Amino acid sequence: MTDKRKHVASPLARQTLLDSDLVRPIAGKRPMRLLPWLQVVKIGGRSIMDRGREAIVPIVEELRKLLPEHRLLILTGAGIRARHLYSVGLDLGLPVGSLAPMAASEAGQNGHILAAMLAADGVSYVEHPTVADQLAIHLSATRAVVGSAFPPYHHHEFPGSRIPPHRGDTGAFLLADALGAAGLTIVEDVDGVYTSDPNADSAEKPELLRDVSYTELAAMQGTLPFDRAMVDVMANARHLERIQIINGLVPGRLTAALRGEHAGTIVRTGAYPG
Ligand code: GWN
Ligand code: ATP
Repeated sequence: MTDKRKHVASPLARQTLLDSDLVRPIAGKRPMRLLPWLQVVKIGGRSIMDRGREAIVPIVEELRKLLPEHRLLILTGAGIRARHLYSVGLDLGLPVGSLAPMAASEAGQNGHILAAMLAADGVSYVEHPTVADQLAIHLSATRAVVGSAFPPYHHHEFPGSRIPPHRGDTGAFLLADALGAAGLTIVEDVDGVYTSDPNADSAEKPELLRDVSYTELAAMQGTLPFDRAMVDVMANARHLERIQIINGLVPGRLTAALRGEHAGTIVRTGAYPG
């Protein structure tokens, strides 16, 4: 007889985790949705927050009006201060793992600004550890919280590039998918994803892509209005089948997107319906 005190019955106890055929029967199940009612909104650092009052006040007004309708995790990007930091840090030779938390702290500062603007409505900035472990209790107490969009990789940032590849958009996507959120809306200063940068000087007029898949974006050579790493992560999405990129400088677009309307560019991920 096996002594149960010493031998815990577990299908993965005796096999390598490196063989996906052996692991699949146990790990192949779809993960549960932790917060299926949550709407995640990423507010651009450069595109919205850096513009100051002119862009922040209208988006705050729109968010305030949305509070009775949705429960929100509002995440802010890093913006121009992080770009300046990259240029100084790179010139000095700082490694990517040092730059990542410095840039992340700028995303946090933008979050603190936004949360202060919504404080009277019961909205506070919550720290990364709170987002990780206590989002449910905070969103039971209030309709929305604000956090930093950056993932807290710090010195664990991937060393492939000199600029941290996982920035605010990737962080927001990872979080929304991991939580099984109802949606992710990325708020920018352009109407969506174009065939090329609409703000660049080019001979050909860029076309707005209303509905596009992550595979089409991966094949596009030029720039995108979000981190390229987000496109890579989309391939393995578990819950979020689509996200929407909208123009936050146009009043009403965020409201429409959160109501499920087509208000910008819909990007389809690799997650299968279910
Ligand atoms: O500082 O604005 O959280 O929520 O990636 O780490 O660099 O930290 O290194 O809970 O843990 O600057 O201090 O800072 O933005 O990230 O936070 O005010 O350990 O609430 O202390 O994972 O906020 O900060 O920058 O998000 O993105 O103290 Mo900030 Mo950010 Mo606050 Mo957070 Mo990082 Mo914490 Mo963290 Mo650090
Ligand atoms: P962060 O939050 O990291 O500070 P952000 O998300 O606010 O940044 P940007 O990273 O500047 O903003 O992305 C938005 C910009 O991307 C647009 O203003 C646009 O000029 C540019 N862009 C580049 N390529 C494209 C494209 N293919 N389609 C649309 N916009 C593009």
